[in-house]
Amino acid sequence: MARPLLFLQSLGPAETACELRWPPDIGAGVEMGMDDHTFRVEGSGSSSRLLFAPCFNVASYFIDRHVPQGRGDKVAILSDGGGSVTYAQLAQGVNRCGQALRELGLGRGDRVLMMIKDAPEFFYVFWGAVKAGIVPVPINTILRAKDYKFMLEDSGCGAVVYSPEFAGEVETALAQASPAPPHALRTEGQGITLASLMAQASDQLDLCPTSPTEECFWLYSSGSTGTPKGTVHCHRDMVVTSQFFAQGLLNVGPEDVFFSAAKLFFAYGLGNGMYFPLWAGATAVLSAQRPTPDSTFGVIEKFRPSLYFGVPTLYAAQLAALENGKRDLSSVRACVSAGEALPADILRRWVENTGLEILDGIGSTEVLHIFICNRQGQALPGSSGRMVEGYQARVVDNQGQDVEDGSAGRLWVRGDSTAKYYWNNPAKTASTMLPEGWLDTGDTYYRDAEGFFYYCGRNDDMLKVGGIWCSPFEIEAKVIEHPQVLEAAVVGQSDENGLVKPAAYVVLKNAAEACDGLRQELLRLCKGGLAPYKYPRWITFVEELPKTATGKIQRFRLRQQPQA
Ligand code: 3UK
Repeated sequence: MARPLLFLQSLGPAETACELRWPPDIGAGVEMGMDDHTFRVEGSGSSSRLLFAPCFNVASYFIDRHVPQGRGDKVAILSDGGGSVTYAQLAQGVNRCGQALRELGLGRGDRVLMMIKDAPEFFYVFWGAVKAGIVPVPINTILRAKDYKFMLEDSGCGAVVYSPEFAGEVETALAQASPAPPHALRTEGQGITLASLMAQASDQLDLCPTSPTEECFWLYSSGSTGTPKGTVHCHRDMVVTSQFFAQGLLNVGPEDVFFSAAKLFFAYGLGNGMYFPLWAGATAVLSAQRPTPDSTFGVIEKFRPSLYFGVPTLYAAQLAALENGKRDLSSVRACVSAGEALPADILRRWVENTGLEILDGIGSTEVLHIFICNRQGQALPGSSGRMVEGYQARVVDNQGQDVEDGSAGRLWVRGDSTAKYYWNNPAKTASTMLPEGWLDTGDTYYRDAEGFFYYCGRNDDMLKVGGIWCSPFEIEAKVIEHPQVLEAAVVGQSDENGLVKPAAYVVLKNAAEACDGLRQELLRLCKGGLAPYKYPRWITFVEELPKTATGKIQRFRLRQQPQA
């Protein structure tokens, strides 16, 4: 029998006036009378939603349920460093780690920063904290000391746990941070480490009685400009993305083996490589190596995953490698791409070379995972696909009015996994997290009559050329069609009249082939295949493109380059 719904208005100790609007009333509901730590799906299609018990700690579903369900001996994690972890061992490691953090003095709502490589201890710290009501903050492991110093100070964390591999930058930051966090621990090595504390800690841990909209974990968003923003997610959010994207769209099951080239510290990798497999009672393959074509193909051949998650730059590099020699991808049933738009040509060539589609989907740190995506058997080159169940989107003009299908506008999205607020940043919270639950993605998109969405660029990357909007991405996609091109980035630069025109920066598969003849060929390709005003007025061959740590092209850096 349906019970009356109550929506959580404001729960959790950290909520302040600016956060009270969030979560909005369309947020995932709470149903009184449900057993603690349970949830259920109600409705179907775009109106389906999840209802949660008022007392809900997400570690119950993702960690604690597996042993009672008879999955104790099943392998949860396979590491390329060797070794495997069963579901029973995982639950024990989580308990010991949560206890160790509690014994350090951390309590409900306190943050623990994690600079941890893709390995089982990432799971222990993340879930040990969540289960204890402590808030884990996975951090990009290839940042520099000055970035870490900012995050240490901004988060006001109670502890930092890091892999010895990253000690150089992390310890430099710790020495400079003011105030320094009370505790800093290496995961392993000499002296007191996470491993030594875990060895002494109890393997029993109570589940902290959190609520579904209480702070669960943060991720620092990897903006290509400005300082990173602590994006606060709550306990229900991983359930929502797992239900609607992993289950609903990828149809994940216990027999799946997941491998994500995108690392766990990235919202994309966190789902792909950690909580989707735990959702399905499946197996996660972890690699601590830098993702190169060779290392990723090596992992795929050795561990035979059924699901592979990459990013466009890596797919492009993998294709270049595949064109020089076959690799075995026979275990893979689906490939997913996100992080930036997948050029149509990469998808076509991947299908040609492997017989597999790549499902391109757009996600964000704020939404937590993918909310618009292509479906298996229907991947449309050049499109991000259609709405994922459980999410809604609008394409609007600068006044917030819906634009017609086929016209570009700002993409707004709504769904129950969106972040509650940005830590310490009410202005950015207010400009991104809008009334009625809408979230401004910062992207320009258009939607066609069939409901497919097409990426046009970040709002601030769009160019006006001769007064007409021009998507840098469309020009890049054209340049990439040339067989000698590996990657390209297009930005607006001023011509001799001070008018903005597209400039292309091109990375060749073989840098030695750069010459004027090739420049002319690329120009012909663009003039032939694009609206006349869109061809790049300058083509510069470069060794590599400036990128963020998560692989997004930093167009603002290219814009700063003087044009000859
Ligand atoms: C861009 C895309 C076109 C877009 C992410 C999957 O990338 C993720 O999160 P971030 O916060 O960046 C979000 C922004 O990246 N973007 C992502 N995917 C696509 N643009 N096509 C795509 N397929 O600008 C978006 O606003 O780093 C991706 C899952 C979780 C994620 N956090």
